[in-house]
Amino acid sequence: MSNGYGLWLNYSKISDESMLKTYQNQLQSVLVEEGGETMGAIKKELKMGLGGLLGTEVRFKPFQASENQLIISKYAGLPRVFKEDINIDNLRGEGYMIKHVEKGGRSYVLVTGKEDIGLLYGTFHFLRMLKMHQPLASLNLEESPKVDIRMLNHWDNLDRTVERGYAGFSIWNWQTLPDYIDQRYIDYARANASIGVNGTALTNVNANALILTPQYLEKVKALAQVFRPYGVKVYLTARFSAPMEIGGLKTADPLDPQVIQWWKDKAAEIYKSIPDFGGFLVKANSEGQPGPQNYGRTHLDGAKMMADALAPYQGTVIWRAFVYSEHDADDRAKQAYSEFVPDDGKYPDNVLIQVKNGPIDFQPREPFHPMFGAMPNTPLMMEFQITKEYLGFATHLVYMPKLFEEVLESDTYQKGEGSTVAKVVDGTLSNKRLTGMAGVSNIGTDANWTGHPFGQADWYGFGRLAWNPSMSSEKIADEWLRCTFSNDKDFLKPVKQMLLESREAVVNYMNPLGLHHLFDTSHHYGPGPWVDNLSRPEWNPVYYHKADEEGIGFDRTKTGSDALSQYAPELEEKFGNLETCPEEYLLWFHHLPWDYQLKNGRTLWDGLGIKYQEGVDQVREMITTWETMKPYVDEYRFNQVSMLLGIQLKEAKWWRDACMLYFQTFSKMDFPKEMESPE
Ligand code: GCW
Repeated sequence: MSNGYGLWLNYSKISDESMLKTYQNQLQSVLVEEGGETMGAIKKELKMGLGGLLGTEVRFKPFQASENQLIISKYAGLPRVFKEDINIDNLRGEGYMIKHVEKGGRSYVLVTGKEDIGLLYGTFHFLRMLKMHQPLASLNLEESPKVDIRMLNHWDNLDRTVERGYAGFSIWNWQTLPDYIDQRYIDYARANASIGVNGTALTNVNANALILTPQYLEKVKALAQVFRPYGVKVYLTARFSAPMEIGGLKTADPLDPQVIQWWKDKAAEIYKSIPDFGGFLVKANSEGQPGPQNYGRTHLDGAKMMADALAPYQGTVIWRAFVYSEHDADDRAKQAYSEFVPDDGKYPDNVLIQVKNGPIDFQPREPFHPMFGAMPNTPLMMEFQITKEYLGFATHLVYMPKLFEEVLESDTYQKGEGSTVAKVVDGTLSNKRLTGMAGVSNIGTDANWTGHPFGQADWYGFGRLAWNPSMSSEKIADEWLRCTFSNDKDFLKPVKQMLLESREAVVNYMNPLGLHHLFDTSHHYGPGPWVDNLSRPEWNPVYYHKADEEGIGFDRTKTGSDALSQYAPELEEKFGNLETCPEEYLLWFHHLPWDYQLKNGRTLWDGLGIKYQEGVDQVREMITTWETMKPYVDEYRFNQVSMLLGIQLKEAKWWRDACMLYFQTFSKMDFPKEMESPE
């Protein structure tokens, strides 16, 4: 039985006999440079990984002139005979090179780089290649991360509940830490290192100040020690009012000298026990969280104060831009931009502004956030949500890298055509000094970590895209499927197809044609387009779809909220003009009559019904595909996925029926003939 705990790192023996023989012959022994704990982690991984894949005990040896060898060493420590074959000048610190070299009739695979962590990343890459049955003979590759900070954000509370977590409880067991080190912490670090994730914010952005008390910091230190060999730095969420809650001060005003000193002392205390502490992640003045505006100060004032406290230790402040307030509620989509963009260029060097991928909130589809590209002099960090708050939790199969890719490929036009979000994030568009990408984790105590067995692909894909934001979601799917399930092409082709289409399916059956936030109150699981009684207008779905007898959609052009003017002129023009606005964003930017004619000649009303139906049909196809995959998947996971797809189908119909029946009370039109009758 495989319960999926091993993730994409399960190292069972390679079943293809000839492949196995070839590898065994090419990898007769292994040289790992002597060194510190990261080198130790490499050895451990090889024992387990290479040993498992080849079905033999790994023989660690010094350089052998008469054996085919795998050699893992920084450039400086390579056996002299190889130095002329290698040039690592172009590698970044965390980068690596994997190269096959023939010497004296023997074959060597060299994994080399500048730093130990690069070697660890290279080792994981190498093991992945074996798992994917790649030939070693002509290997010659170089890899460096394109983004500096590649981190997970855990929305984990200290009581082990997880905000928007659907895979059990928090994996951080605060009660038994620091003395008890759960094997999961180590496997978590391994999994992250295998995809290049190098940071983790352990706690919820809706923060509890207690995490900054000595009692908890001791536990954080223990986790940092486990993660250190794997290159994963720990960050904490800093509650803005902590100086009052745990520091006994009367205020948290960022300009108050005592408050300033309190944060400086806190930073000193943290760095004393965790010298490589990453820094603070802050949600301030958003959804009721305290922040500098409570004292008439700005985000900039708050961020500066924390940045000053962390600067002596090279720590970073990650300040979130997810803000909206009830006082300026004509269009929530506009607010972050108006609060942050005017201060472009004023933030200290160790501050990153973390921006959600879209201007509302992790919807199944949103246009990219207009802040990307609009703050050329401030490092902006991408925030994706790996956990599927608005995409069916861990119940629906939705391959998230497809969504991430769509956002990263979007063109901001801020420096002319080709100014993609990916280039904003990796810093190439404006020569950013510091870059980052964060993913809100979907990890919990479930046996398989992520609840839905396919949720692992979202964690995996996030890491791969943070390493290289230009990577294709298709390549990621290919890697993940091969490493997790099978290299058989009769499995790979249809299941890859299923993954790649799953994102469009959820858009179709939940929020087609640019509709958004039709979710039922607070849990955000099923449909609730009719909800209109919440205390803040922008929490009600009716605020977003604005359906009435005349039509449906949110006018964000000049005749409406004018949110479109926050985009580059080229996009304002493109999205603002009905001729050129892509239909997938139609009702995001426009309010249109029910009988508005779509590009295919059908009415908007018919078009909606057809899309909802298409979503349901796509889930049916997923089920048909999966049913034929039994030979390639263990029974346990096969059954899990089958049952979950069954629920997904039921709920796709629920969405279709609920939304169409509700909207029909305004349109008063018959359902299109393509649509099945509501159940
Ligand atoms: O997506 C919304 C969620 C909140 C979350 C908030 C945020 C952590 O519904 O649960 O709070 O965004 O990102 O801060």
